[in-house]
Amino acid sequence: MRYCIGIDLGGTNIAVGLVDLDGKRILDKRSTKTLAPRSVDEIAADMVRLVNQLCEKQGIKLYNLEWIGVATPGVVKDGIVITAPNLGWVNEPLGEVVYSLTGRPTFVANDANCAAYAEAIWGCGVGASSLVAVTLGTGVGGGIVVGGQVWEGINGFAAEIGHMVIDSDGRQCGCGKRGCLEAYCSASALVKEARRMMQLYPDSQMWQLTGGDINRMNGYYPFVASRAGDVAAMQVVNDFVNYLAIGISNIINVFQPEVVCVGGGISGEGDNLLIPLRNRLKYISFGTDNSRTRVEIAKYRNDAGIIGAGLLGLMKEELQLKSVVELIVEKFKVEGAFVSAQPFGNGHINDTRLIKCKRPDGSFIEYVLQKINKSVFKNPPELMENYAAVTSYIRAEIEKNGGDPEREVLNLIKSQDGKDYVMDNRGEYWRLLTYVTDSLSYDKVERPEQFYDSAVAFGNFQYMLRNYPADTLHETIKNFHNTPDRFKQLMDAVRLDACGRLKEVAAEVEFAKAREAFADTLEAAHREGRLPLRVTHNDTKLNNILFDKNTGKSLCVVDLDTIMPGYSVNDFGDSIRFGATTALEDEADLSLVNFDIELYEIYTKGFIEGTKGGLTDSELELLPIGAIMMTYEVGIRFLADYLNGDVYFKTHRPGHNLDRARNQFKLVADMEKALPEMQRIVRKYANK
Ligand code: GN1
Ligand code: MG
Repeated sequence: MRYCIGIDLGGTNIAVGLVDLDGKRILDKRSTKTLAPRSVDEIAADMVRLVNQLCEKQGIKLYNLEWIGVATPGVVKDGIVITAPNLGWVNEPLGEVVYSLTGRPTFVANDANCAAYAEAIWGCGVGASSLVAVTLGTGVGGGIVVGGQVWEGINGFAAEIGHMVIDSDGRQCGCGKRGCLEAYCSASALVKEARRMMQLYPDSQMWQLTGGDINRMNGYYPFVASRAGDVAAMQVVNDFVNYLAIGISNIINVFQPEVVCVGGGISGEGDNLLIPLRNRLKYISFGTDNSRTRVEIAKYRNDAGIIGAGLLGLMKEELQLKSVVELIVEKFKVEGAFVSAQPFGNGHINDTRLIKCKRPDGSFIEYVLQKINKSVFKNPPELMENYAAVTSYIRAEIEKNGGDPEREVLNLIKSQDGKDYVMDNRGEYWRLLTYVTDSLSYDKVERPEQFYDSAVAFGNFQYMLRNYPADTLHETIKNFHNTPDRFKQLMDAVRLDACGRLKEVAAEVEFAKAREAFADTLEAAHREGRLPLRVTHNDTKLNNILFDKNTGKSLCVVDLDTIMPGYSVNDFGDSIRFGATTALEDEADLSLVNFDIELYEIYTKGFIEGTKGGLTDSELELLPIGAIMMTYEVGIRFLADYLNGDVYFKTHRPGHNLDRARNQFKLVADMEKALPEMQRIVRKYANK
């Protein structure tokens, strides 16, 4: 479990929260009065007192906190509060003081930026590449988050959205200028405008709401009266929305962010504000209908500061990660100097990046860097031993057959100390591979020949390894394709129901259970001597083959982590489940997901050719069962992972694993119906 502290330092209160980084929530919080103006030492001492109380109550040691984040009003740079009028501070080293009292890494940032960051990372901007937050409170604040980083600007006070001028001769703003957005769209401006209208309209319902006392006007009553049809209030609200739309359309036109998030007290109006705002924006901001910025209401109101401050450490981690990657790359014998790293490929397990280096002569060279997923592969050194041995074996085979060993097999780059991998100081394992130039991979079959090629390649891969000494291979994942064992794991997940998701998946669980006996088919065949163990790839998805960009031909089999003794029919089957279908593996609309018997036939032909007569009669006979088995097995794996809280496969949206499971089960049902035809096709190409 990872915990950190988020502190929201305000002009009135200091709120301290213990944040559960894995559970994505505030576990507990406490607050005390700020009593400004006070010295930074006094305020920091109060903060730390609350931190200690929280830790004690939750049984967490101070030194187990990942970090402490503080959101403060004012301008901040490198942990120093440069100026904060609300606190009466100038150049106060808040970060250092908190650090010296706690010994935990401490980060400090502006409160509006923290709130924006909270929304971008855990709030209404989850998954978005960019977000601009507009906070409608006493003033109008803002924050800009791009690519997971807050944009603070050269002085540290970017995103002063409230002081964007929307009318040069307009209302006087507190900052001294005229026509700032804040003079129109802050809660104070709204109240002021409502009072002005009350005086013009003695019959307005706003008088009743305030009990006849104009001083009791707040940011809420104009909306209430406007909904009841009060003309004066409707005008106040309309003007408010119009001005807000002008401000936001300026933001959209400048940034085209993925999300604009509207927060602060007034955002409590929810749809009453959002719907008219969106309507208005349609007319005044650029963008085509399918690429519009999403305008949303903030998820966090009172907790935004605590959460955003708590998440500051993630932002630093991300920054550090970049330098970690660079440091790692330098530990390998690369040509040239590190230039950049980008996420790469669509694998569900390891963390893969494309690395670009620059040679002294100015030319570039690319590599593929992978961080091995340690919770999936328990023993990375053993895995890498397999990897190195198998790739050099294949390399020799390719050379023998006159192929191109630079492009037809993955090549490991040695570390500076001559190893096949590098372990970093956090105990993570990394490997670096040459990048196969002019290559690409596919998540879906685009042309039938492509699928045929991949079949020959995977068949041939098995053929090349036919004499490989299987007993020298480590088992990188125990019982990897042992379907009855996978079934048991699903039943464990069902019993545990760790996330309370079982109720949503009753039908899928029934589907899996109905095939419990079937799950043992291949294991039984093996026990009876009808299905031999061979050295197999075990993860033969189409996207685990590289194709030549220029010729379109298959080049190289990748993703070699699961090369282990296994069944030939599973390698066949895994390709079928992924490729012989009309949709992607995670298509959620099942009406688009159909088993494609023509693609099945094409693959069957290619695979049988690729294995060059190496399959026994009973293996050939079991090929179609392999297809159903692999589809069923990965379906139950996705389902179990959904129940377990998405801890194994990478997911990119809520319910992703469930979509995948349903998709695979739909294919199982299709294949079960097509089984006689699938068998006939195998016989046709096996000449039996
Ligand atoms: C995983 O790493 P990747 O995305 O190629 C998984 C396979 C599954 C597949 C489902 C080590 O493969 O077993 O079939 O996702 N690999 C591992 O798409 O679990
Ligand atoms: Mg892969």
